[in-house]
Amino acid sequence: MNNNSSLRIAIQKGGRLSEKTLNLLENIGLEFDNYKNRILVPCRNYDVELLLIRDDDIPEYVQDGICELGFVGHNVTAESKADVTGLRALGFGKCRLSVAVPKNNGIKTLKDLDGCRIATSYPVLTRDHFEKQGIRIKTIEISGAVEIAPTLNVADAIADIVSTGGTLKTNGLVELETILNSQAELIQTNQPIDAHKSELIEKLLSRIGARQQAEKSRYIMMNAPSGAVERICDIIPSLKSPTVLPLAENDMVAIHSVIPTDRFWEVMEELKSAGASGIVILPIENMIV
Ligand code: PRT
Ligand code: ZN
Repeated sequence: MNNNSSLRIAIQKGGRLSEKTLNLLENIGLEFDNYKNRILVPCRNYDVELLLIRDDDIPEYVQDGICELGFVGHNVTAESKADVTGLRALGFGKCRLSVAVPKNNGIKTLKDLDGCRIATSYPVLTRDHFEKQGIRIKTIEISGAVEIAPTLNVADAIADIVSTGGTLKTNGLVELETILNSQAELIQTNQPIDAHKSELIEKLLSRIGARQQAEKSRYIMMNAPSGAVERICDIIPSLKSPTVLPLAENDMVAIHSVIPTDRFWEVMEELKSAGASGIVILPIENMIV
């Protein structure tokens, strides 16, 4: 248990998720002193400290209440089978755990792997996946460079993390099936948490929510003839109640609103043909709804 009165958060020390996790914490207003070469890093302006460790250790530390929270890949949490609660998917570190086989070796479905050896760093998830389908396999546990195992005849196939698919391609492997989709997540201990720390967690979650909402949205500004306002509002449903400001130029208005980021490019041409001009799109720092 964490007997310290500060909330303790585990994050990956040095790896793919470290920078994005620290960026997220800084973007929600947390300031840290130099965290290079340190394991416990206090926060300057929030009652929290970071524990920088290997990602594989994070679920267990959170499960045991040594840290109340942890930022870690869902793949790592799932493999650990730790007793923790997933609070938020964070939208970065996206990848999948997939079964891959050497190209052109006649294996077309998972069933073709019955009796085969699968090299993986994820033996628990891999065994579960095959077992559920009644396929017998032998897992060969390897901690790194799993993709080379079939070439070395250490295994017949692999189950590994795939992001772009570049590593599989380079090693003459093709994906057969996804076992698990993953991204970075915030996990919480199921051990009792005192009122002070619970409050700190609530506040953090609300800040993360505001940040995620902001990332999904853009602030849009444009000029248009006043007669075009109705049509423009029809094009973007979220423009139902935009701010409309009169401009010095006759019968022209400025329209300000917030739109979902993914809709912008779709509607841009339509907005122009409806009479909008000078369209400006701005990122939003935080958005409290
Ligand atoms: O030292 P520590 O144990 O903390 O780190 P680690 O080496 O175990 O993990 P790290 O830093 O490599 O990855 C941390 C987390 O990032 C993983 O647990 C995933 O949740 C996530 N993530 C996202 C990835 C990838 N993308 C990824 N592409 N983790 C690993 N990879 C590797 C994969 O293992 C394979 O070797 O990248 C290769 C495949 O990438 P593509 O793009 O060629 O498909
Ligand atoms: Zn690791």
